[in-house]
Amino acid sequence: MKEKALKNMKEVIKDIRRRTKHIFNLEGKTRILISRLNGRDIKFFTRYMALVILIFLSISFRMLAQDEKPNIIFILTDDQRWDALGFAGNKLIQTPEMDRLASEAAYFQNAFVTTPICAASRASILTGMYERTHGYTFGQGEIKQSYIDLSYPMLLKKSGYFTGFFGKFGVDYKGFDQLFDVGESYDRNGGFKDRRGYFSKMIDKDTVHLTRYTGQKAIDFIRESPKEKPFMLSLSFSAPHAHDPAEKQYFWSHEFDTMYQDLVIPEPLIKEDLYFKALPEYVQIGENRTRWYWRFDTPEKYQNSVKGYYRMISEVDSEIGKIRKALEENNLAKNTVIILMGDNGYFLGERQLAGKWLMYENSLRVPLIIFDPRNRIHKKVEEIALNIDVPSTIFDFAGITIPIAWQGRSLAPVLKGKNPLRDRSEFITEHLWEVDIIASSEGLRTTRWKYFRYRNDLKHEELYDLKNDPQEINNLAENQIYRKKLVEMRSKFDLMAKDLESKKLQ
Ligand SMILES: [Ca+2]
Repeated sequence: MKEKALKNMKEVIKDIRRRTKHIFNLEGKTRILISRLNGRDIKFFTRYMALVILIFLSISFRMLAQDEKPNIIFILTDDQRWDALGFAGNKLIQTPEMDRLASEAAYFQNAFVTTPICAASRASILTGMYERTHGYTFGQGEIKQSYIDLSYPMLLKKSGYFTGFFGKFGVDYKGFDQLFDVGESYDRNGGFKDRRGYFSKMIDKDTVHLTRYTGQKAIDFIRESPKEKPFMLSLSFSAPHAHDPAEKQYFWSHEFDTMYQDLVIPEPLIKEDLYFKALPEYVQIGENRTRWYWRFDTPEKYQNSVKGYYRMISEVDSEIGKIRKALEENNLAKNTVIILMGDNGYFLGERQLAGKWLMYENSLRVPLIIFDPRNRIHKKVEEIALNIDVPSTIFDFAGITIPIAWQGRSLAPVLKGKNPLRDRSEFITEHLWEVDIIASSEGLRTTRWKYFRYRNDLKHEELYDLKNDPQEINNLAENQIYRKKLVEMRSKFDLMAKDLESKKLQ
């Protein structure tokens, strides 16, 4: 190929020389003999000069573009499990915008959270640290200032980016207003035990669904952000989180009412009694079961709940479409990176459970898409990506030094065809909140194996070979054949947990 290109180039140069030998007087002082040019020569000369100028301009613009920092939008959904996404192979859910984004992006098919609960997962995304280190979850008061000082919004604001946040911040911190240039922290309105939980915000004089409200906030931000600075916008949709106190649980805007209405949602996998009975008693009577009664304990309730959950995701999807349109209209689409992730997974009736919190794949796996319009690729990444990778990825795109204290890695090189995850073979996963209704648990997940245990009942351990048992139904912890693997996983977990514990800040 190279020889052929070189040959072609030589031919072109020869041709230029031949055609221009009487245009330039090469023997004496170089000058153009205008009088001797004929029409064909002028056409030819103009065409080549135009080409040279075009190449020059294209190189210059490219150099400029490389210097220009991208805008970044990080979209976090609440409780969207990894397969509640068309691109993940779900044939029922309608997520055309997320699918379109994924089709030109890096799609991480093995993305996980290091802690499957809203508060702790969000704190991990903010700080780039495992829960074991930052120590923040529900019921513990405010997150410590030392972690906020190292959080991505705090450092990004000092770096020249114009920053914004709209939606569920989900971490208790009084100084929210100082963390972003513009922002509003809100979630479902707990004061209402019905649909008003999701319909308490207004645009002009209309009460709208929170998803519409957050979408509009994003569009306004895009229109109004100062043109001389790059921006970083964090959007945290409350959807598709159920409005827990309401009988109907899931709420969406009127225009999504008929979506999925004629569909029959297939029954959940491993819904049989034996899988439920295999759980420790404290899980059988815990919050995962309580919420199963709220959402899935009759076939009718199951159909309504899953369709409601899907409608809420489809509504977020349609707002993503509007946001991308706003980027186009404001001439920002070509330089705006979009990251989409879920904050934790979700049980939709598997094991006769609902909610998240447990160490099963249902809780841990989330959707993750990274779209960079400057490097449109179609890449499915198999390696393990984590929620704690998000801030490092944002900083890498922004060209800012990544703090040493952060425990994730940048996923941005994937967009340039590199593989920064090749040597990541495992991660710790944990839910450290000590609360009566949810059993605290911790474990280690490798590319093939998973080990976990309940922290107040250390003798109960579970070990799964995910390659041969992706549903996690054959617990090998008591099987002598796997004794060595169990000890190896347990020791590795203990070592990694101790290391993360030692990294706590004051
Ligand atoms: Ca959540």
